[in-house]
Amino acid sequence: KGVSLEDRPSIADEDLESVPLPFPSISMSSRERRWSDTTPYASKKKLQSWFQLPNGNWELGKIITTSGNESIISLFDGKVLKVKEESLVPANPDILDGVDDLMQLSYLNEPSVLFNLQYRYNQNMIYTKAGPVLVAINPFKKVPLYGNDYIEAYKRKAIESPHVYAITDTAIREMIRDEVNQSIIISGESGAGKTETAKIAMQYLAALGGGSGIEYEILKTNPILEAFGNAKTLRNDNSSRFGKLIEIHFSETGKISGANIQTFLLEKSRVVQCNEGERSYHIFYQLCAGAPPSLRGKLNLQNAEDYNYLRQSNCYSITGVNDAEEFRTVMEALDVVHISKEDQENVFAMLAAVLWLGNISFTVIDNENHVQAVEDEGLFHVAKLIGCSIEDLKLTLSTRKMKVGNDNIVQKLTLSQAIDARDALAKSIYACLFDWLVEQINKSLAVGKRRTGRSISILDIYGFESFNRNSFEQFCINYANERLQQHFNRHLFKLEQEEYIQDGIDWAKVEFEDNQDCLNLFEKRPLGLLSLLDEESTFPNGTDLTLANKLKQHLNSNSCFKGERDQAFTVHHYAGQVTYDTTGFLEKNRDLLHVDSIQLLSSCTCPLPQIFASHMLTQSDKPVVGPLHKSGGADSQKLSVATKFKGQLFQLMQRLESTTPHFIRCIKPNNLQSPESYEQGLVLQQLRCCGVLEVVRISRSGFPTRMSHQKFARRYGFLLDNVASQDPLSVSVAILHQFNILSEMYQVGYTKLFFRTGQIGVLEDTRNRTLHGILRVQSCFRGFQA
Ligand code: AD9
Ligand code: MG
Repeated sequence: KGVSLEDRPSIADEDLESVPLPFPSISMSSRERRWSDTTPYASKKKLQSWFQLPNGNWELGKIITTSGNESIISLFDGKVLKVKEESLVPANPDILDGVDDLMQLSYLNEPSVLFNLQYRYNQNMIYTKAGPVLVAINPFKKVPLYGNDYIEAYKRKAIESPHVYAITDTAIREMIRDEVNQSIIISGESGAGKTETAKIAMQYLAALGGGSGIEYEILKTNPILEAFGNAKTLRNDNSSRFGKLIEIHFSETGKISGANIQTFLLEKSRVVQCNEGERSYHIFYQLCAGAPPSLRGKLNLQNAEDYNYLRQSNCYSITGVNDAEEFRTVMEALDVVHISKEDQENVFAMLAAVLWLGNISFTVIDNENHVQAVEDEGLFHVAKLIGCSIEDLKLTLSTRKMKVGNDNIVQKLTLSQAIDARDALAKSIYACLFDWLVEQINKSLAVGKRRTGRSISILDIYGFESFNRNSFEQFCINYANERLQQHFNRHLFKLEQEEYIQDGIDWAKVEFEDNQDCLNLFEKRPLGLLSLLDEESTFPNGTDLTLANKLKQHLNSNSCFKGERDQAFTVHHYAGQVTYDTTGFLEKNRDLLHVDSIQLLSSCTCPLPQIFASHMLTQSDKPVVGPLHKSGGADSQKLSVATKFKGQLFQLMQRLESTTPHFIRCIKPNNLQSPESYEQGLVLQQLRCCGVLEVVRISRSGFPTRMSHQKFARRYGFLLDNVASQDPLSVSVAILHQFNILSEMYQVGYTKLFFRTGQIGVLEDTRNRTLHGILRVQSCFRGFQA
């Protein structure tokens, strides 16, 4: 609100009484109205009110008088303004400043929510509940909220303040109580804090379920996966370029018994190409800066500046990060997850090979522009590192074997074809290395024999991204976020309300922004983005331009789609519009590695390239996507990248559907990765698109606690003074009456009772007290007998 608390006039008691009931009826549905409370407000003189400044920010003012539809308000800097009544939005009384659950706000409107979050954020209270959802605002600095003391306090329930620890604690308890697997689903834009939040949750699980030592290993997977799968982007210095689901298993005694990590679509184009100001994967810079002298010698390592792949983006370091030190952390972590020193050296050799591949250059050898790899140090080192002859490597990078009819012919490559072949090899080696590492880690974390089958999964994927130029990678990342948003909507809006309606209770439906249309745009067959992309990828003459034209031709009538000039198109995502440039789409979707390259790897004398080659071959016996005219064999037999990703996401959603979800929404308060800056507009946009306010509306007008009539009667029936009937429904109603539960606090459904937040607590207290009383009497009696 831009003023200190002392400056603000306090609210008179009479005004407090005019604050509406905590459960206003919900009938607003239109997009415009959903953000403002409809109470005729300006007529209530003296109350505080929000006024929107021309720059879009909200300021708190006080209404002095109102006439007609105009009000005179005074702002806190002393300015007095005449404003239209409808431009004012009611503010909450001061006693509600900084409530830890947005459900407690009497007026639930945009500025009130923004202010409440900001009020807490300014005091390092970065966590706030929005009904069942935890909102986490990235502090971009160390905040004193973590560590053993806090973990202990949350475990003992000595602190109630919203926290990742608290939500993780709930997950553990519900896993044990309900015997159902749990998931913690973390979402938010790039740089909002998902990965940090996931680590904080893992720390809590490790502290509570620790003991066997496996928890230490689980924590050490983070530095490894971040080194190999995170990179500096324009949005985030430590941006995840892969999605991750870690499933942590528990034994019967509640101890961690093992874990399993599943990763999703690593952005492999980054290995060979990245934009100005961004970096490739951290591990490359760490290796160059931190490898000990003996390793440097063996791998012929140079400085990062000497490698073309790292040089192109003109960015080598990250403020506040010491790559050499990070390298030591990674090496230690590799030890912890039982990757042998020998294997570690093989891994580093593959990294060096990738770097040297980028330095291989080509010369033109004939007047048809065919090229040959130059025999310089690049070629020499790659051959040595992967264990093949210089001749074989040279041949693989400069020619392609093809089958035409029954004949095998050898085709020479042009410069751009040769560069593509070289880069494809580098990308494949890196992607295989990443997969291999995850596989080794999983072996090390493998769940012991005495498993209970109970687990808590933590999902941390790459966040929604929108740059000036967006390519295939953003297309996939944003599609994944669309799927995740659907899961969120389904659980918090659809299923919740369907249950009310099915059980026949009195309920006015709350509308929410459904993203089904956008998902259909992606997934519909045969005329959706993914199908059309795959179709074009199989056409011999398909190009990025023909793809763009095809999309425009078939999808222009779709309200989530807009064709753009050149070869671009715009998608209307739940989180905003993103314009994609189709340049490179087909190549990235086909993701071909020539048979020649696979054969080269399989003939290498080093162990990892061989493993990679066999991995690539086993992956390629799936349905066909890829230009058919090219060589036969492995490269025409692969699933497209987009289709494979879609399949992975479907599987992921299925897995999540069988768990009880706990949602965390990370919010980025500014785009500068800087502490102490809270941009209202930016926060608002994120709150809007993920439906935080609607969640709060449903939760506070809804009935989050429910119990079947049978269970309710069983649990509380013994508290009844007189039992007139055995029928569960009658017993339930009798209990409600005896304890004077207000009628607006519950609803009786066909099969269940539905309660507002907190209502069951009163009954539980009475039950516990009564049971305690009975126990005390019993033990007295036993003492007496003895
Ligand atoms: V992306 O989609 O992978 O690009 P994330 O994962 O949402 O993104 P990340 O967790 O990497 O974001 O957070 C970005 C940066 O914010 C971190 O590197 C930290 O510097 C900072 N951050 C995030 N959360 C916290 C926190 N709880 N405390 C301190 C934080 N700093
Ligand atoms: Mg991340």
